[in-house]
Amino acid sequence: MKTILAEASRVPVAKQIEDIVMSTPLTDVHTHLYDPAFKDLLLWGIDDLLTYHYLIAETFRYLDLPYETFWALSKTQQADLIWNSLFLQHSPISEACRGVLTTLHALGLDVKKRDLPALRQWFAGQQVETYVTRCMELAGVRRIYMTNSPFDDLERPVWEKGFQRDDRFAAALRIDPLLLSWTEAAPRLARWGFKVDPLVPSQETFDEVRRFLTEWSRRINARYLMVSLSPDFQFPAQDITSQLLEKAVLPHCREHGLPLALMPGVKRAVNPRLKLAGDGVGLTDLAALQNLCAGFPDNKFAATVLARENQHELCVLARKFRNLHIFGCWWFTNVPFLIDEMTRMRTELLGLSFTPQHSDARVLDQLIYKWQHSRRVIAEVLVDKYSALSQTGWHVTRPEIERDVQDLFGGAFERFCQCPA
Ligand code: FIX
Ligand code: ZN
Repeated sequence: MKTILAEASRVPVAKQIEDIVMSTPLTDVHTHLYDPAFKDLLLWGIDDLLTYHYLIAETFRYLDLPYETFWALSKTQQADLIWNSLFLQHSPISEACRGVLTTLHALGLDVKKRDLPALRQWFAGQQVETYVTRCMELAGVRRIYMTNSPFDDLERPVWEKGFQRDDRFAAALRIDPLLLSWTEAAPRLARWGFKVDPLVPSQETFDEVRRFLTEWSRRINARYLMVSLSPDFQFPAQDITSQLLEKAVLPHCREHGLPLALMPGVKRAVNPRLKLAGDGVGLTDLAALQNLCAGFPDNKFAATVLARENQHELCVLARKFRNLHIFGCWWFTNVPFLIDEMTRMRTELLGLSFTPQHSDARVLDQLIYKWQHSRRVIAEVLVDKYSALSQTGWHVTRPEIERDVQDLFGGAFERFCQCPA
């Protein structure tokens, strides 16, 4: 009887909720995409879709080819190999493989023909300017946050020269090299005219790092700063990362009202022969994040954590600290099974005060599948949650559902970025 009632109350709202979740325009709060002014740095098209590092990692499960032989191939040859091993020799059921097909299908291409040359021909006919708009429309994405690093030798000169910004692309200042590889970053800062001492950093060094951060935050109009961290990240600690955080990065963020996004849990280069595909995951001691949130209440922190086993503790931390905003199902957690689990847990513990997903797209066209797949899972979770409410006699109106979904899809994040800590 209970089940029948639950089903009956579920039906009327379900369709409405699904429609809203599938169609609400959203802000993608973390990607590796670029404003089209960066030209070749903005990846798109079938060969970039196929050579995504997620698929490279999966291909090597089936190949006995030496790593060096694979890396010596051209991008087209690598794509051929991946297509052959992941799509033709086995069925493409992994999330990343399915994603390629979802994208092609949404673009109106016939995947059942399995015709890679024809797909290449179609993509060769696209113009990037209109194609960006097409992908964003199909994904329902209205704003894309980039990942912008002054330490990237291809990206930096574009910023230095200046260009007409596309206002659909917002900037986030990525500072991994500064915080995690100080001995290499400091001489570069020195070459760029900042008076830093790599060996014995004094107050002057920290002030100069702040000057560097201010210059770049202004140049790119950064909406937040960002760093990924290894699972053994500790704060406070007797190391340069801790000092730089406390004496340069956090004061800079406070001065300019910018959040610092932390992404702990990545073990870089677990298998270096896989290059970008060779990173792994580990459990983080979230005491570091707790110490940051508690010790710096005037700073705002955003966080996404890589290990599944850290997700519950992260939710509890967000309940304790309003200066912490959690976002996304990052990388290895960006699979429907875990998006479902994490989104349920987050809504149950945090209501609507979090951002359930970001795409982490590295290739423009991936926006289509990453968002289509995530929207479906988020819709299912919300149908359950609103249905449970309706069983109590509480009815949500359509404008209320729209408001809630807008918050989940970037509204709450943008407010967090703008509000004082
Ligand atoms: O550090 C990051 O921002 C990660 O998202 C990337 O480095 C990673 O390679 C990736 O693409 C994950 O989705
Ligand atoms: Zn990323």
